[in-house]
Amino acid sequence: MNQNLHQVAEQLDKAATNAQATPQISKHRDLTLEEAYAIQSISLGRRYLRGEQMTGLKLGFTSKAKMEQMGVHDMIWGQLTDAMQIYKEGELEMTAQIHPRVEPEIAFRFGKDIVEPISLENAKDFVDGLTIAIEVIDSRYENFKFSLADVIADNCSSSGYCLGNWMPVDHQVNSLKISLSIDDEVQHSGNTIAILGNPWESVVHAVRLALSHGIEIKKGHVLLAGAATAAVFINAGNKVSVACEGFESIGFTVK
Ligand code: OOG
Ligand code: MG
Repeated sequence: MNQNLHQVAEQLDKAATNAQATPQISKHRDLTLEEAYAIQSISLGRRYLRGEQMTGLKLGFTSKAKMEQMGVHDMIWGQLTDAMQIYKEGELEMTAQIHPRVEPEIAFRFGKDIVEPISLENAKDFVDGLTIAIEVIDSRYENFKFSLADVIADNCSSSGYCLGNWMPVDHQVNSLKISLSIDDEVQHSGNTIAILGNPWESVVHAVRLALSHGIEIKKGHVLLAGAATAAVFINAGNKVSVACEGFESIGFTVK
């Protein structure tokens, strides 16, 4: 059984590094959520062995728009690494992706190592910055189709992230209009309240989930709170941008 999980982790890791889609795991074998997180952990372990550094966590399916688009119903979490960061006004290499999509997010930065659960009331004591972000998701599965367990095993489709300028923790982040544009045309617009009713809730949930899975959140780690709107496919040549009230807009080009 153990070897099996390692084989699946290798299959997903190779699909990512070769930018080649792979069949859904759950079509060929039963996969519990616990096994899916074990596969994610083994697969990320392969990246860390190659020298990548963990830079934080992401939550998925924290908004109805995302759950409806992908046909799943539960919050999930995955890991971010330094190799996934796209700099503002930078470029995303299309040949390293399979069928990437982008989505508008809010990001938080932890200001302390986290050792115990936190609450909505004291969350600001553990965070030292917040900003807007663009996440690139690139499911390693054929046709971007998956079950909840499949997507967890695939590190929640995470492929890249681009962050805005860090703002102080008392900067308003809830109930703000946010929009995603391709080539300066708005594709989706929504409101940050769509993220769990308040994006700060994502900090509380991420800490709870990380602690219960033995993941260490360190000072400086970033959290992507989950998309506020549905995601959009991108192609080479596209200019991707996200705008949100009260924040400087961010963007990058797909090469
Ligand atoms: C899974 C990742 C979901 C979000 O922000 O909800 C996610 C996917 O849609 O492929 O990142
Ligand atoms: Mg996301």
